[in-house]
Amino acid sequence: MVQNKKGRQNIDPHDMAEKMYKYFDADGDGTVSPDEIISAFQNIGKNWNTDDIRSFLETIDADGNGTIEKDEFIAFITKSLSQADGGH
Ligand SMILES: [Ca+2]
Ligand SMILES: [Ca+2]
Repeated sequence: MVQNKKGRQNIDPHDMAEKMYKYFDADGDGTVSPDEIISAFQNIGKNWNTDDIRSFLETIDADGNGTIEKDEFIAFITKSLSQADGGH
């Protein structure tokens, strides 16, 4: 099926999630560690404490291994965006 998105600049959630993930994954090893999350948030000027960041991590970390893999992150972002866009 081909979807025609003419006339509208739609942000592709998947594309956006990939870009965000690259930003978070500072050393590019394909996982985002708690340290990387903390420095990413500090870089954008968000002063979250470590407890906030830990619960953020736990929300995204679907398999509970303590790091965020790309598919976990993309699933989280696309899900949040589709929920935000939920009301018809
Ligand atoms: Ca990394
Ligand atoms: Ca994980």
